[in-house]
Amino acid sequence: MSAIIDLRSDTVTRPSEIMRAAMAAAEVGDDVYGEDPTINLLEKRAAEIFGREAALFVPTGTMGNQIAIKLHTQPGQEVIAEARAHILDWEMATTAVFSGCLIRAVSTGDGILTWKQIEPVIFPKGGPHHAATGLIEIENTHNLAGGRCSSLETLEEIWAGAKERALPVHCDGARIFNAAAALGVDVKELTRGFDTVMFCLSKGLGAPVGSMLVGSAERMARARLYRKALGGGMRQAGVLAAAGLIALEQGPKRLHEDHANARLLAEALANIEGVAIDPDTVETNIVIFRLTNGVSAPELAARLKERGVLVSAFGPDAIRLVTHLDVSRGNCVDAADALTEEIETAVAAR
Ligand code: TLP
Repeated sequence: MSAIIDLRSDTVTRPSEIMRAAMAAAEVGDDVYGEDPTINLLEKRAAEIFGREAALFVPTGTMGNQIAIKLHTQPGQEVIAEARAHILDWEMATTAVFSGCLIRAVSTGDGILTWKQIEPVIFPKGGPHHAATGLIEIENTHNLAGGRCSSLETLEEIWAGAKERALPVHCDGARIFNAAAALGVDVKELTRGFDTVMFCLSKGLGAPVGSMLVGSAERMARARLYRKALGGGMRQAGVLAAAGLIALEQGPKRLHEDHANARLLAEALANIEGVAIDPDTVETNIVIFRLTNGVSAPELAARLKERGVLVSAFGPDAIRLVTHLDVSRGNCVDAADALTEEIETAVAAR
């Protein structure tokens, strides 16, 4: 392991020796013909774990989300999502480009959309003034809200309301296994009312590349065509799926360690003057804190980098830290010490 403590994202994990060995030995075929046995096995396992008919291996979470939006909507419709959703802030306006839809952003304090907030912004089909709602999208865990989880009760209300209004619901479950671990609910149960679910193998689960979309056989057959249209037909990608299978089977088991490490960081940060964070809101592996004494987040990130601690500056005064399998508890203690020293020095210098 390098001396760098990389807390920028859980996307930065490197494949383990076991994954590399499995990748080297993977049986492969041309997946555009449906002939890659390792991808076929990964799709079968993902479908089983989520209790669905079918699954599709996609190169990225972004592609999985955008294929799902295309599956559920018609051009000229709206997609309801939380105001800081990944599909809105980080997916290059692809919902507009590929599906021809607008996102109806709903602001929430804590990132958790409820049916009460969704219902008033649903516009029916055939109305004279408004674009009709085509889809509701829920991000669980919610990245920019600091890894907060939507509870099963909150989701059940949304599923019931959406069903009554005949609206599909998609889950951006990039980190759904983190939500399941934090809530103590099986992923199958936590996602059972969604029409489609995207989840990432390449985040906390530890695969180098890849995400999955799960849903009905009919939808996944159409999704396969959209994946091809977007340039995601990856041919002998069984080498990637081999790592994905290990991530899927083994990755979920250790996520509670990442959550405990995130909590450790949050508790250390809460003791620093000039930092705004409530450790009780840190439910999973993401810690977002604000600098309240005029210390610049990009400058702090640059100083930490010189000490071998990598963090993400989000805007002028916010920093994100993400724990994952390549940062140990000891690394997090060291990172907390570096953060404390650097913030205290910066505050004293003002
Ligand atoms: N998130 C990345 C960045 O894009 C911000 C990160 O470092 O957290 N949904 C959610 C909730 C995500 O957090 C991400 C990636 C995606 C979708 C997209 O996944 P990829 O990066 O595989 O396209």
